[in-house]
Amino acid sequence: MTTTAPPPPTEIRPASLSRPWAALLGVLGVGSALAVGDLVAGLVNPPSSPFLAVGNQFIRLTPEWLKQFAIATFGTWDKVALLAGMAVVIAALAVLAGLASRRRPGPGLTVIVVMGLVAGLCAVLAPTFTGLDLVPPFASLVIGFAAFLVLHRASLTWAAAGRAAADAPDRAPEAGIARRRALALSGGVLAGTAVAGVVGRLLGGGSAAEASRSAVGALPPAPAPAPLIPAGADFAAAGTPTFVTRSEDFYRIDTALQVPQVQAGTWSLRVHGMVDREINLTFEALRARRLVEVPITMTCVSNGVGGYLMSTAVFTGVPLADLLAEAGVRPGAQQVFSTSVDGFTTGTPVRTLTDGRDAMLAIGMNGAPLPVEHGFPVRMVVPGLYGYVSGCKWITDMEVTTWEARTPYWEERDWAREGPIKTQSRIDVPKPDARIRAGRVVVAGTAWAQRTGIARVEVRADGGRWQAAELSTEVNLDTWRMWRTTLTLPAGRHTLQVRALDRSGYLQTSIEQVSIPDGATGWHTVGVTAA
Ligand SMILES: Nc1nc2c(c(=O)[nH]1)N[C@H]1C(S)=C(S)[C@@H](COP(=O)(O)O)O[C@H]1N2
Ligand SMILES: [Mo]
Repeated sequence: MTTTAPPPPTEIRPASLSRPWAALLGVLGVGSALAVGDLVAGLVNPPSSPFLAVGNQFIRLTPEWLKQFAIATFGTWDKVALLAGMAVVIAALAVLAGLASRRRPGPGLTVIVVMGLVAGLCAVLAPTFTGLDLVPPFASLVIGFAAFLVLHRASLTWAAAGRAAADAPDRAPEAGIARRRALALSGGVLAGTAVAGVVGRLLGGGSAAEASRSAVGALPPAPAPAPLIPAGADFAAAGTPTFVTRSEDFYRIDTALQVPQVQAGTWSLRVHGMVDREINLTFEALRARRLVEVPITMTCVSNGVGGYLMSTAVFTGVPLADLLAEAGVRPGAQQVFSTSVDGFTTGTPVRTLTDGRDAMLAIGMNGAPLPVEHGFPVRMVVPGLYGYVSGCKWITDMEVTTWEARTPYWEERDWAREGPIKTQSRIDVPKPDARIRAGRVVVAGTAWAQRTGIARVEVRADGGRWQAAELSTEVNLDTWRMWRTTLTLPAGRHTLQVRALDRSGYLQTSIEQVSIPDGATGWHTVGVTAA
Protein backbone atom coordinates (compact mmCIF):
# COMPACT_ATOMS: atom_id res chain seq x y z
CA MET A 1 0.00 0.00 0.00
CA THR A 2 1.39 3.32 -0.99
CA THR A 3 0.93 6.34 1.13
CA THR A 4 0.35 9.79 -0.25
CA ALA A 5 1.48 12.96 1.43
CA PRO A 6 -1.42 14.95 2.94
CA PRO A 7 -2.40 17.95 0.79
CA PRO A 8 -0.95 21.29 1.93
CA PRO A 9 -3.40 23.15 4.17
CA THR A 10 -5.27 25.80 2.22
CA GLU A 11 -5.45 29.23 3.75
CA ILE A 12 -8.93 30.14 4.87
CA ARG A 13 -7.97 33.60 6.11
CA PRO A 14 -10.82 35.99 5.11
CA ALA A 15 -10.05 38.77 2.67
CA SER A 16 -9.01 42.07 4.20
CA LEU A 17 -8.45 45.61 2.94
CA SER A 18 -5.05 47.22 2.74
CA ARG A 19 -4.44 49.85 5.42
CA PRO A 20 -4.44 52.87 3.11
CA TRP A 21 -7.59 51.73 1.35
CA ALA A 22 -9.38 51.06 4.65
CA ALA A 23 -8.41 54.53 5.91
CA LEU A 24 -9.66 56.05 2.66
CA LEU A 25 -13.02 54.27 3.04
CA GLY A 26 -13.33 55.69 6.55
CA VAL A 27 -12.73 59.19 5.23
CA LEU A 28 -15.17 58.68 2.33
CA GLY A 29 -17.90 57.33 4.61
CA VAL A 30 -17.60 60.10 7.20
CA GLY A 31 -16.98 62.76 4.55
CA SER A 32 -20.09 61.82 2.58
CA ALA A 33 -22.13 61.91 5.79
CA LEU A 34 -20.92 65.43 6.60
CA ALA A 35 -21.41 66.72 3.06
CA VAL A 36 -24.94 65.33 2.79
CA GLY A 37 -25.78 66.85 6.17
CA ASP A 38 -24.62 70.23 4.91
CA LEU A 39 -26.56 69.88 1.67
CA VAL A 40 -29.81 68.93 3.40
CA ALA A 41 -29.32 71.71 5.96
CA GLY A 42 -28.84 74.14 3.10
CA LEU A 43 -32.25 73.06 1.85
CA VAL A 44 -34.18 73.08 5.13
CA ASN A 45 -32.37 75.46 7.52
CA PRO A 46 -28.67 76.34 7.05
CA PRO A 47 -27.73 76.62 10.75
CA SER A 48 -28.89 73.02 11.27
CA SER A 49 -25.81 71.67 9.47
CA PRO A 50 -24.58 68.81 11.71
CA PHE A 51 -21.02 70.17 11.69
CA LEU A 52 -22.19 73.62 12.84
CA ALA A 53 -24.72 72.18 15.30
CA VAL A 54 -21.95 70.22 17.02
CA GLY A 55 -19.63 73.26 17.01
CA ASN A 56 -22.31 75.53 18.42
CA GLN A 57 -23.13 73.06 21.17
CA PHE A 58 -19.43 72.78 21.93
CA ILE A 59 -19.30 76.57 22.35
CA ARG A 60 -22.30 76.50 24.69
CA LEU A 61 -20.75 73.80 26.86
CA THR A 62 -17.10 74.88 26.79
CA PRO A 63 -15.85 75.55 30.31
CA GLU A 64 -14.98 79.16 31.00
CA TRP A 65 -11.22 78.62 31.32
CA LEU A 66 -11.06 77.03 27.89
CA LYS A 67 -13.08 79.87 26.39
CA GLN A 68 -10.75 82.44 27.96
CA PHE A 69 -7.76 80.46 26.70
CA ALA A 70 -9.23 80.37 23.19
CA ILE A 71 -9.89 84.12 23.14
CA ALA A 72 -6.44 84.84 24.60
CA THR A 73 -4.71 82.54 22.10
CA PHE A 74 -6.71 83.01 18.92
CA GLY A 75 -8.47 86.33 19.57
CA THR A 76 -11.27 86.80 17.09
CA TRP A 77 -9.92 83.78 15.13
CA ASP A 78 -11.27 81.56 17.91
CA LYS A 79 -14.10 80.28 15.72
CA VAL A 80 -11.82 79.46 12.82
CA ALA A 81 -9.59 77.61 15.30
CA LEU A 82 -12.58 75.66 16.63
CA LEU A 83 -13.78 74.66 13.16
CA ALA A 84 -10.26 73.64 12.14
CA GLY A 85 -9.82 71.67 15.37
CA MET A 86 -13.12 69.88 14.80
CA ALA A 87 -12.14 69.04 11.22
CA VAL A 88 -8.85 67.52 12.43
CA VAL A 89 -10.56 65.46 15.16
CA ILE A 90 -13.24 64.20 12.76
CA ALA A 91 -10.68 63.34 10.08
CA ALA A 92 -8.64 61.40 12.64
CA LEU A 93 -11.76 59.55 13.81
CA ALA A 94 -12.63 58.73 10.20
CA VAL A 95 -9.16 57.30 9.51
CA LEU A 96 -9.24 55.22 12.72
CA ALA A 97 -12.75 53.99 11.91
CA GLY A 98 -11.54 52.90 8.49
CA LEU A 99 -8.42 51.19 9.87
CA ALA A 100 -10.54 49.28 12.39
CA SER A 101 -12.74 48.03 9.54
CA ARG A 102 -10.22 46.12 7.41
CA ARG A 103 -12.20 42.85 7.66
CA ARG A 104 -15.68 43.90 8.76
CA PRO A 105 -17.57 47.17 8.30
CA GLY A 106 -18.85 47.17 11.91
CA PRO A 107 -16.45 49.69 13.49
CA GLY A 108 -16.79 52.20 10.64
CA LEU A 109 -20.58 51.90 10.63
CA THR A 110 -20.65 52.36 14.39
CA VAL A 111 -18.60 55.55 14.20
CA ILE A 112 -20.91 56.96 11.51
CA VAL A 113 -24.03 56.10 13.53
CA VAL A 114 -22.59 57.57 16.74
CA MET A 115 -21.59 60.77 14.95
CA GLY A 116 -25.09 61.05 13.49
CA LEU A 117 -26.65 60.55 16.92
CA VAL A 118 -24.33 63.10 18.53
CA ALA A 119 -25.21 65.63 15.81
CA GLY A 120 -28.91 64.89 16.37
CA LEU A 121 -28.52 65.38 20.11
CA CYS A 122 -26.75 68.71 19.55
CA ALA A 123 -29.60 69.78 17.29
CA VAL A 124 -32.17 68.94 19.97
CA LEU A 125 -30.22 70.81 22.65
CA ALA A 126 -29.93 73.99 20.55
CA PRO A 127 -32.10 76.84 21.89
CA THR A 128 -33.70 77.37 18.48
CA PHE A 129 -34.53 73.68 17.91
CA THR A 130 -37.45 72.71 15.71
CA GLY A 131 -38.25 69.16 14.52
CA LEU A 132 -36.98 69.99 11.03
CA ASP A 133 -33.46 70.36 12.43
CA LEU A 134 -33.30 66.58 12.87
CA VAL A 135 -33.53 66.00 9.13
CA PRO A 136 -29.89 66.91 8.31
CA PRO A 137 -28.26 64.67 10.97
CA PHE A 138 -30.64 61.86 10.01
CA ALA A 139 -29.72 62.24 6.33
CA SER A 140 -26.03 62.23 7.35
CA LEU A 141 -26.42 59.04 9.28
CA VAL A 142 -28.37 57.17 6.59
CA ILE A 143 -26.26 58.27 3.62
CA GLY A 144 -22.94 57.84 5.45
CA PHE A 145 -23.99 54.38 6.62
CA ALA A 146 -25.10 53.29 3.14
CA ALA A 147 -22.04 54.75 1.41
CA PHE A 148 -19.60 53.09 3.80
CA LEU A 149 -21.39 49.73 3.65
CA VAL A 150 -21.57 49.65 -0.15
CA LEU A 151 -17.93 50.71 -0.57
CA HIS A 152 -16.79 48.24 2.05
CA ARG A 153 -18.58 45.31 0.38
CA ALA A 154 -17.27 46.18 -3.06
CA SER A 155 -13.76 46.60 -1.69
CA LEU A 156 -13.81 43.26 0.13
CA THR A 157 -15.04 41.56 -3.02
CA TRP A 158 -12.19 43.16 -4.89
CA ALA A 159 -9.68 42.02 -2.25
CA ALA A 160 -11.02 38.46 -2.31
CA ALA A 161 -11.12 38.30 -6.10
CA GLY A 162 -7.61 39.69 -6.27
CA ARG A 163 -6.35 36.94 -4.01
CA ALA A 164 -8.18 34.25 -5.92
CA ALA A 165 -6.66 35.54 -9.15
CA ALA A 166 -3.18 35.37 -7.64
CA ASP A 167 -3.71 31.64 -6.95
CA ALA A 168 -5.58 30.88 -10.18
CA PRO A 169 -4.62 33.12 -13.09
CA ASP A 170 -7.78 32.13 -15.01
CA ARG A 171 -9.76 34.15 -12.48
CA ALA A 172 -8.02 37.40 -13.39
CA PRO A 173 -10.95 38.79 -15.44
CA GLU A 174 -13.24 38.39 -12.44
CA ALA A 175 -10.74 40.29 -10.28
CA GLY A 176 -10.56 43.02 -12.89
CA ILE A 177 -14.32 43.48 -12.80
CA ALA A 178 -14.36 43.62 -8.98
CA ARG A 179 -11.54 46.14 -9.02
CA ARG A 180 -13.22 48.41 -11.54
CA ARG A 181 -16.48 48.20 -9.62
CA ALA A 182 -14.87 49.17 -6.30
CA LEU A 183 -12.95 52.02 -7.88
CA ALA A 184 -16.01 53.30 -9.73
CA LEU A 185 -18.13 53.24 -6.59
CA SER A 186 -15.46 55.05 -4.58
CA GLY A 187 -15.06 57.62 -7.32
CA GLY A 188 -18.83 58.07 -7.36
CA VAL A 189 -18.99 58.62 -3.61
CA LEU A 190 -16.07 61.04 -3.77
CA ALA A 191 -17.70 63.03 -6.57
CA GLY A 192 -21.08 63.00 -4.79
CA THR A 193 -19.43 64.20 -1.58
CA ALA A 194 -17.69 67.04 -3.39
CA VAL A 195 -20.88 68.14 -5.16
CA ALA A 196 -22.98 67.91 -1.98
CA GLY A 197 -20.32 69.82 -0.07
CA VAL A 198 -20.08 72.62 -2.60
CA VAL A 199 -23.84 72.96 -3.14
CA GLY A 200 -24.38 72.81 0.63
CA ARG A 201 -21.88 75.64 1.11
CA LEU A 202 -23.56 77.69 -1.59
CA LEU A 203 -27.02 77.18 -0.10
CA GLY A 204 -25.95 77.69 3.51
CA GLY A 205 -22.94 79.97 3.08
CA GLY A 206 -25.17 82.94 3.51
CA SER A 207 -25.35 85.81 1.11
CA ALA A 208 -29.04 86.23 1.93
CA ALA A 209 -28.42 88.83 4.63
CA GLU A 210 -25.79 90.65 2.59
CA ALA A 211 -28.25 90.94 -0.30
CA SER A 212 -30.96 92.20 2.04
CA ARG A 213 -28.50 94.70 3.50
CA SER A 214 -27.80 96.11 0.04
CA ALA A 215 -31.52 96.20 -0.67
CA VAL A 216 -32.50 98.27 2.39
CA GLY A 217 -30.39 101.08 0.96
CA ALA A 218 -29.24 104.24 2.67
CA LEU A 219 -30.24 105.04 6.25
CA PRO A 220 -33.01 107.59 6.65
CA PRO A 221 -31.51 110.87 7.86
CA ALA A 222 -31.62 111.15 11.63
CA PRO A 223 -33.46 114.36 12.61
CA ALA A 224 -30.73 115.26 15.08
CA PRO A 225 -27.58 114.53 13.12
CA ALA A 226 -24.56 113.58 15.18
CA PRO A 227 -22.41 116.55 15.99
CA LEU A 228 -19.42 116.11 13.72
CA ILE A 229 -16.59 114.47 15.54
CA PRO A 230 -14.53 117.55 16.46
CA ALA A 231 -10.94 117.95 15.39
CA GLY A 232 -8.60 116.77 18.10
CA ALA A 233 -10.86 113.89 19.21
CA ASP A 234 -7.97 111.48 18.79
CA PHE A 235 -4.18 111.44 18.80
CA ALA A 236 -3.97 108.95 15.95
CA ALA A 237 -0.87 110.75 14.67
CA ALA A 238 0.81 109.84 17.96
CA GLY A 239 -0.29 106.20 17.72
CA THR A 240 -3.72 106.01 19.37
CA PRO A 241 -6.69 104.48 17.50
CA THR A 242 -8.75 106.81 15.31
CA PHE A 243 -11.73 108.18 17.24
CA VAL A 244 -14.27 106.34 15.09
CA THR A 245 -13.37 102.74 14.31
CA ARG A 246 -13.92 101.73 10.70
CA SER A 247 -16.76 99.20 10.61
CA GLU A 248 -14.43 96.61 9.03
CA ASP A 249 -12.09 97.00 12.01
CA PHE A 250 -14.77 97.08 14.74
CA TYR A 251 -14.08 94.24 17.20
CA ARG A 252 -16.42 91.28 16.90
CA ILE A 253 -17.42 88.93 19.69
CA ASP A 254 -20.29 86.45 19.61
CA THR A 255 -21.13 82.81 20.12
CA ALA A 256 -22.26 82.30 16.52
CA LEU A 257 -20.09 79.86 14.56
CA GLN A 258 -21.75 81.04 11.40
CA VAL A 259 -23.03 84.61 11.20
CA PRO A 260 -26.84 84.49 11.47
CA GLN A 261 -28.49 85.38 8.15
CA VAL A 262 -31.49 87.60 8.75
CA GLN A 263 -33.37 89.43 6.03
CA ALA A 264 -34.90 92.80 6.79
CA GLY A 265 -38.06 91.85 4.91
CA THR A 266 -38.88 88.94 7.20
CA TRP A 267 -37.41 90.36 10.43
CA SER A 268 -39.77 91.21 13.25
CA LEU A 269 -39.46 92.24 16.88
CA ARG A 270 -41.86 91.48 19.68
CA VAL A 271 -41.80 93.61 22.84
CA HIS A 272 -43.82 91.86 25.54
CA GLY A 273 -43.92 90.67 29.13
CA MET A 274 -44.52 93.15 31.94
CA VAL A 275 -45.93 95.86 29.66
CA ASP A 276 -49.34 97.46 29.22
CA ARG A 277 -49.31 97.10 25.44
CA GLU A 278 -47.38 94.49 23.50
CA ILE A 279 -45.56 95.91 20.47
CA ASN A 280 -44.80 94.07 17.25
CA LEU A 281 -42.54 95.77 14.75
CA THR A 282 -41.40 95.10 11.20
CA PHE A 283 -38.14 96.56 9.97
CA GLU A 284 -40.03 99.20 7.96
CA ALA A 285 -42.05 100.21 11.01
CA LEU A 286 -38.94 100.46 13.15
CA ARG A 287 -37.10 102.51 10.55
CA ALA A 288 -40.02 104.92 10.26
CA ARG A 289 -39.76 105.88 13.92
CA ARG A 290 -37.78 108.77 15.40
CA LEU A 291 -34.08 108.03 14.93
CA VAL A 292 -31.03 109.28 16.78
CA GLU A 293 -27.38 109.19 15.76
CA VAL A 294 -24.82 108.89 18.56
CA PRO A 295 -21.11 108.05 18.87
CA ILE A 296 -20.76 105.21 21.39
CA THR A 297 -17.72 103.22 22.54
CA MET A 298 -18.63 99.55 22.96
CA THR A 299 -16.49 97.37 25.23
CA CYS A 300 -16.33 93.62 25.79
CA VAL A 301 -16.19 92.34 29.36
CA SER A 302 -13.52 89.88 28.20
CA ASN A 303 -11.19 92.75 27.37
CA GLY A 304 -8.12 92.21 29.51
CA VAL A 305 -6.10 95.14 30.88
CA GLY A 306 -4.44 96.70 27.83
CA GLY A 307 -6.68 94.76 25.45
CA TYR A 308 -8.30 95.74 22.19
CA LEU A 309 -11.85 94.33 22.51
CA MET A 310 -13.41 97.77 22.24
CA SER A 311 -14.32 100.10 19.40
CA THR A 312 -16.25 103.26 18.69
CA ALA A 313 -18.89 103.86 16.03
CA VAL A 314 -21.62 106.36 15.27
CA PHE A 315 -24.78 104.31 15.81
CA THR A 316 -28.14 105.19 14.27
CA GLY A 317 -31.23 103.80 15.91
CA VAL A 318 -34.53 104.07 17.69
CA PRO A 319 -34.34 105.21 21.33
CA LEU A 320 -35.35 102.36 23.62
CA ALA A 321 -36.84 104.85 26.05
CA ASP A 322 -39.43 105.79 23.36
CA LEU A 323 -40.31 102.20 22.66
CA LEU A 324 -40.59 101.20 26.32
CA ALA A 325 -42.67 104.29 27.12
CA GLU A 326 -45.06 103.33 24.36
CA ALA A 327 -45.26 99.75 25.63
CA GLY A 328 -45.75 100.95 29.21
CA VAL A 329 -43.38 99.17 31.57
CA ARG A 330 -45.22 97.77 34.58
CA PRO A 331 -43.97 98.36 38.14
CA GLY A 332 -41.66 95.62 39.36
CA ALA A 333 -40.03 94.99 35.97
CA GLN A 334 -36.27 94.61 36.39
CA GLN A 335 -34.70 93.46 33.15
CA VAL A 336 -35.29 93.48 29.44
CA PHE A 337 -34.48 89.93 28.38
CA SER A 338 -33.53 90.05 24.70
CA THR A 339 -33.23 87.08 22.38
CA SER A 340 -31.25 86.83 19.16
CA VAL A 341 -32.39 84.72 16.21
CA ASP A 342 -29.66 82.22 17.13
CA GLY A 343 -30.94 81.79 20.68
CA PHE A 344 -28.31 83.96 22.42
CA THR A 345 -29.82 86.13 25.17
CA THR A 346 -28.94 89.28 27.11
CA GLY A 347 -30.49 90.73 30.27
CA THR A 348 -30.36 94.52 30.49
CA PRO A 349 -31.47 96.44 33.60
CA VAL A 350 -34.69 98.35 32.73
CA ARG A 351 -33.27 101.35 34.59
CA THR A 352 -30.39 101.69 32.11
CA LEU A 353 -32.83 101.88 29.20
CA THR A 354 -34.93 104.66 30.64
CA ASP A 355 -32.47 106.87 32.56
CA GLY A 356 -31.81 109.24 29.71
CA ARG A 357 -28.76 107.63 28.13
CA ASP A 358 -28.76 106.89 24.40
CA ALA A 359 -29.79 103.23 24.65
CA MET A 360 -31.16 102.22 21.27
CA LEU A 361 -32.20 99.58 18.81
CA ALA A 362 -29.54 100.31 16.22
CA ILE A 363 -30.17 99.89 12.51
CA GLY A 364 -27.04 101.71 11.36
CA MET A 365 -23.35 101.94 12.09
CA ASN A 366 -21.07 104.67 10.74
CA GLY A 367 -23.69 105.89 8.29
CA ALA A 368 -24.53 102.53 6.71
CA PRO A 369 -26.93 99.71 7.59
CA LEU A 370 -25.53 97.47 10.34
CA PRO A 371 -22.92 95.07 8.97
CA VAL A 372 -24.21 91.48 8.98
CA GLU A 373 -21.65 90.35 11.57
CA HIS A 374 -22.61 93.26 13.84
CA GLY A 375 -26.27 92.26 13.96
CA PHE A 376 -28.06 93.13 10.72
CA PRO A 377 -30.79 94.21 10.56
CA VAL A 378 -31.20 95.31 14.20
CA ARG A 379 -29.19 95.14 17.42
CA MET A 380 -29.34 96.71 20.84
CA VAL A 381 -26.65 99.20 21.95
CA VAL A 382 -26.55 100.59 25.49
CA PRO A 383 -23.84 103.12 26.40
CA GLY A 384 -21.99 102.29 29.61
CA LEU A 385 -22.73 98.56 29.70
CA TYR A 386 -20.48 95.74 28.51
CA GLY A 387 -21.77 94.10 25.33
CA TYR A 388 -22.66 90.78 26.98
CA VAL A 389 -25.52 92.34 28.97
CA SER A 390 -26.70 94.85 26.41
CA GLY A 391 -25.48 94.48 22.85
CA CYS A 392 -27.87 91.78 21.58
CA LYS A 393 -27.22 91.37 17.83
CA TRP A 394 -29.81 89.95 15.38
CA ILE A 395 -32.35 90.78 18.08
CA THR A 396 -35.88 89.49 17.56
CA ASP A 397 -37.57 89.41 20.98
CA MET A 398 -37.58 91.68 24.05
CA GLU A 399 -39.32 90.44 27.16
CA VAL A 400 -39.77 92.90 30.01
CA THR A 401 -39.46 90.75 33.11
CA THR A 402 -37.76 90.13 36.48
CA TRP A 403 -34.29 88.74 37.24
CA GLU A 404 -36.02 85.81 38.93
CA ALA A 405 -37.97 84.79 35.87
CA ARG A 406 -35.21 84.68 33.26
CA THR A 407 -31.46 84.07 33.33
CA PRO A 408 -29.51 85.38 30.33
CA TYR A 409 -26.79 83.42 28.49
CA TRP A 410 -23.69 84.72 30.28
CA GLU A 411 -25.24 84.95 33.75
CA GLU A 412 -25.98 81.25 33.38
CA ARG A 413 -22.23 80.83 32.86
CA ASP A 414 -21.34 82.68 36.06
CA TRP A 415 -20.70 86.17 34.71
CA ALA A 416 -22.16 89.07 36.65
CA ARG A 417 -25.82 89.95 36.19
CA GLU A 418 -25.20 93.64 35.67
CA GLY A 419 -22.24 94.76 33.61
CA PRO A 420 -21.39 98.45 33.94
CA ILE A 421 -18.15 99.23 32.09
CA LYS A 422 -15.22 99.87 34.43
CA THR A 423 -13.04 102.98 34.20
CA GLN A 424 -9.86 101.87 32.46
CA SER A 425 -6.90 103.12 30.46
CA ARG A 426 -4.39 101.67 28.05
CA ILE A 427 -0.95 102.55 26.68
CA ASP A 428 -1.00 102.31 22.87
CA VAL A 429 2.57 103.57 22.25
CA PRO A 430 5.24 102.54 22.83
CA LYS A 431 4.27 98.89 22.29
CA PRO A 432 5.22 96.27 24.90
CA ASP A 433 8.91 95.34 24.65
CA ALA A 434 9.57 98.09 22.10
CA ARG A 435 13.16 99.27 21.63
CA ILE A 436 13.09 103.05 21.63
CA ARG A 437 15.55 105.93 21.48
CA ALA A 438 16.59 107.20 24.87
CA GLY A 439 15.60 110.78 25.61
CA ARG A 440 12.20 112.37 25.11
CA VAL A 441 9.65 109.67 24.30
CA VAL A 442 6.05 110.13 23.19
CA VAL A 443 3.70 108.01 25.26
CA ALA A 444 0.05 107.90 24.14
CA GLY A 445 -3.04 105.84 24.63
CA THR A 446 -6.72 105.51 25.33
CA ALA A 447 -8.90 105.89 28.44
CA TRP A 448 -12.59 105.29 28.97
CA ALA A 449 -15.22 105.77 31.65
CA GLN A 450 -18.51 105.52 29.77
CA ARG A 451 -21.44 107.37 31.40
CA THR A 452 -19.04 109.24 33.69
CA GLY A 453 -16.35 110.76 31.50
CA ILE A 454 -12.59 110.95 31.93
CA ALA A 455 -11.31 113.74 34.20
CA ARG A 456 -7.57 113.03 34.10
CA VAL A 457 -5.05 110.48 32.88
CA GLU A 458 -1.71 110.00 34.60
CA VAL A 459 1.43 108.25 33.43
CA ARG A 460 4.61 107.26 35.22
CA ALA A 461 7.88 105.53 34.50
CA ASP A 462 9.58 103.05 36.81
CA GLY A 463 7.23 103.64 39.71
CA GLY A 464 8.14 107.33 39.86
CA ARG A 465 5.99 110.44 40.10
CA TRP A 466 2.62 110.38 38.29
CA GLN A 467 2.45 112.93 35.52
CA ALA A 468 -0.80 114.24 33.98
CA ALA A 469 -1.19 113.61 30.24
CA GLU A 470 -2.83 115.88 27.66
CA LEU A 471 -6.39 114.77 26.82
CA SER A 472 -8.09 114.77 23.42
CA THR A 473 -11.24 116.81 22.81
CA GLU A 474 -14.19 115.19 24.59
CA VAL A 475 -16.97 114.05 22.24
CA ASN A 476 -19.47 112.82 24.83
CA LEU A 477 -19.44 110.87 28.09
CA ASP A 478 -20.03 107.55 26.34
CA THR A 479 -16.95 107.44 24.18
CA TRP A 480 -13.27 106.85 24.75
CA ARG A 481 -10.80 109.63 25.22
CA MET A 482 -7.22 109.70 23.95
CA TRP A 483 -4.22 110.94 25.89
CA ARG A 484 -0.57 111.71 25.14
CA THR A 485 2.50 113.04 26.86
CA THR A 486 6.29 112.92 26.64
CA LEU A 487 8.54 111.29 29.19
CA THR A 488 12.29 111.56 29.42
CA LEU A 489 13.77 108.08 29.55
CA PRO A 490 17.52 107.45 29.92
CA ALA A 491 19.08 104.38 28.29
CA GLY A 492 18.00 101.13 29.93
CA ARG A 493 14.93 99.06 30.67
CA HIS A 494 11.78 100.98 31.77
CA THR A 495 8.31 100.21 33.00
CA LEU A 496 5.51 102.55 31.94
CA GLN A 497 2.15 102.69 33.68
CA VAL A 498 -1.12 104.54 33.17
CA ARG A 499 -4.18 105.20 35.31
CA ALA A 500 -7.37 107.21 34.79
CA LEU A 501 -9.44 109.37 37.09
CA ASP A 502 -13.08 109.69 36.10
CA ARG A 503 -15.52 112.55 36.68
CA SER A 504 -17.14 110.78 39.62
CA GLY A 505 -13.79 111.12 41.41
CA TYR A 506 -13.02 107.42 41.09
CA LEU A 507 -9.34 106.68 40.57
CA GLN A 508 -8.76 103.54 38.51
CA THR A 509 -7.76 100.76 40.88
CA SER A 510 -4.35 99.08 40.78
CA ILE A 511 -5.89 95.85 42.06
CA GLU A 512 -5.53 93.22 39.36
CA GLN A 513 -8.63 91.24 38.55
CA VAL A 514 -9.34 88.95 35.60
CA SER A 515 -12.28 89.49 33.26
CA ILE A 516 -14.69 87.04 34.86
CA PRO A 517 -17.12 87.82 36.48
CA ASP A 518 -17.51 91.55 35.78
CA GLY A 519 -14.49 92.95 33.90
CA ALA A 520 -10.72 93.13 34.37
CA THR A 521 -9.01 95.77 36.50
CA GLY A 522 -5.43 96.88 37.12
CA TRP A 523 -2.99 99.38 35.66
CA HIS A 524 -1.76 98.73 32.15
CA THR A 525 1.98 98.25 32.45
CA VAL A 526 4.37 98.21 29.48
CA GLY A 527 8.06 97.36 29.58
CA VAL A 528 10.35 99.04 27.01
CA THR A 529 14.07 99.32 26.39
CA ALA A 530 15.61 102.71 25.62
CA ALA A 531 19.00 102.88 23.90
N1 LIG B 1 -26.60 87.51 19.19
C1 LIG B 1 -25.52 87.81 19.91
N2 LIG B 1 -25.35 89.09 20.32
C2 LIG B 1 -24.26 89.42 21.04
C3 LIG B 1 -23.31 88.46 21.41
C4 LIG B 1 -23.52 87.12 20.98
O1 LIG B 1 -22.74 86.20 21.29
N3 LIG B 1 -24.64 86.85 20.23
N4 LIG B 1 -22.20 88.82 22.15
C5 LIG B 1 -22.26 90.06 22.91
C6 LIG B 1 -20.96 90.51 23.35
S1 LIG B 1 -20.21 89.59 24.57
C7 LIG B 1 -20.39 91.66 22.90
S2 LIG B 1 -18.98 92.28 23.63
C8 LIG B 1 -20.99 92.42 21.79
C9 LIG B 1 -19.99 92.63 20.69
O2 LIG B 1 -20.58 93.29 19.60
P1 LIG B 1 -19.77 93.43 18.25
O3 LIG B 1 -19.43 92.04 17.80
O4 LIG B 1 -20.64 94.15 17.30
O5 LIG B 1 -18.54 94.22 18.59
O6 LIG B 1 -22.09 91.75 21.23
C10 LIG B 1 -22.97 91.18 22.17
N5 LIG B 1 -24.11 90.71 21.45
MO1 LIG C 1 -18.33 90.67 25.19
